[in-house]
Amino acid sequence: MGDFDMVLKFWGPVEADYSAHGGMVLTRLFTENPETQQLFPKFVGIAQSELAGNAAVSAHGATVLKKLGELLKAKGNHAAILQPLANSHATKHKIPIKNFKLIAEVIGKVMAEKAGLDTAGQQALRNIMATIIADIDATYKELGFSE
Ligand code: CUP
Repeated sequence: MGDFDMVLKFWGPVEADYSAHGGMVLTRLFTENPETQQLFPKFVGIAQSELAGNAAVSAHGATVLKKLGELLKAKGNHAAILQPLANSHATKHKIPIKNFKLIAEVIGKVMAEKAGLDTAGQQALRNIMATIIADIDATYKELGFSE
């Protein structure tokens, strides 16, 4: 089985509740890497204790996981999906590439705990995210946004 199917096998629980899982992903990202919370103006000032119950945090978490779902289902044929995303994250949101690595790690942990993503699935997700991040980075470099 290819990497995409090894992760998609565990996507059901995530897809069944994007907001809950997305909220967990961002809450954990912001708790473990507090500097990442400062990247998004709308999240600055939310206390750590309020993250888990915050509707805006869950809503953006749902957006992130929906986007990842689209990317997984595209099975590598993702240029048309990734290009606008890389563009907006470089020029509008100004999200340094390092943060994609951090969120990728957190998604792996949350999927292991909440969706049963097994060891092989975790490795498959790492491989996929490495490719996605390399593609985003290539666009970042074209745009001259390398930090
Ligand atoms: O869209 C969006 O919002 C993005 C999504 C994704 C993820 C991963 C990969 C690819 C894509 N985002 Cu938001 C991102 C990010 C965040 O939120 C945070 C941090 C980092 C990154």
